[in-house]
Amino acid sequence: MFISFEGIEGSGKSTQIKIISESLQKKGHDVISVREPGGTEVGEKIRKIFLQETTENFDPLTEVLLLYASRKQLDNEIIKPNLKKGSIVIADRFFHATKAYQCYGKGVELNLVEYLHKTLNISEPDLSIYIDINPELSRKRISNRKADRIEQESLDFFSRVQHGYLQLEKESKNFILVDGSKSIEKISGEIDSLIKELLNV
Ligand code: Z5A
Repeated sequence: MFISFEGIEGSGKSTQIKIISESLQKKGHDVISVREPGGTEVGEKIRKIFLQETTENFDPLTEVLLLYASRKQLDNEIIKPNLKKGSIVIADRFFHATKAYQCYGKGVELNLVEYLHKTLNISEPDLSIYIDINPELSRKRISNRKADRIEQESLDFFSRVQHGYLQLEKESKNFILVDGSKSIEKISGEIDSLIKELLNV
């Protein structure tokens, strides 16, 4: 079973992944959580390049290629082998993030991302949980930390990303929205029910 979590910064993905992973482990499931970009030795090096500030104009297509280099490595090294052994793999972001940030946010063609994903034969999540918050709430939640290269983008950019996620929710199967402005406990209850339904327990 492969589950991904999506949402803009501060939507609560890491918080919810921790809660659901612990709860699934208590029920006896083997759970592996990964983050993107990153999650492997090579991927974590790519993550540094991706998030570090630079004086150059970082081309959005370069971003996509870096993200796919990291994603391919993660799929080969961690996702596919663990799914094969029957573990539950939980990803903090996956390909919907590339569509939302690089396509809706920065103008890259959606077809290119779909082509890369298919041609590289990368796994697809059985369920993607999109935690929806607006960019203003996002800013408030992450105001106490130093912003990385992507977090320095404008509120306008994050509105396009949020709009992108909302479009993806309308068009994609197995892509479920939860309202991220609710309390942590309420959201984790909803996620627990979604996953129970998926696991059929
Ligand atoms: N990126 C991309 O552009 N394209 C791609 O394809 C991929 C990624 C895969 C990765 O950053 C960056 O890469 C990301 C997109 C880009 N960039 N930006 N900007 P990351 O992994 O470092 O950051 P993140 O994924 O956005 O994580 P995050 O900012 O830490 O957000 P989060 O995990 O969703 O939130 P959290 O850590 O669980 O919660 C944040 C705070 O809010 C914390 O204090 C919580 O206690 C609080 N919180 C959480 N939930 C609630 C609720 N419900 N109520 C109140 N407070 C809450």
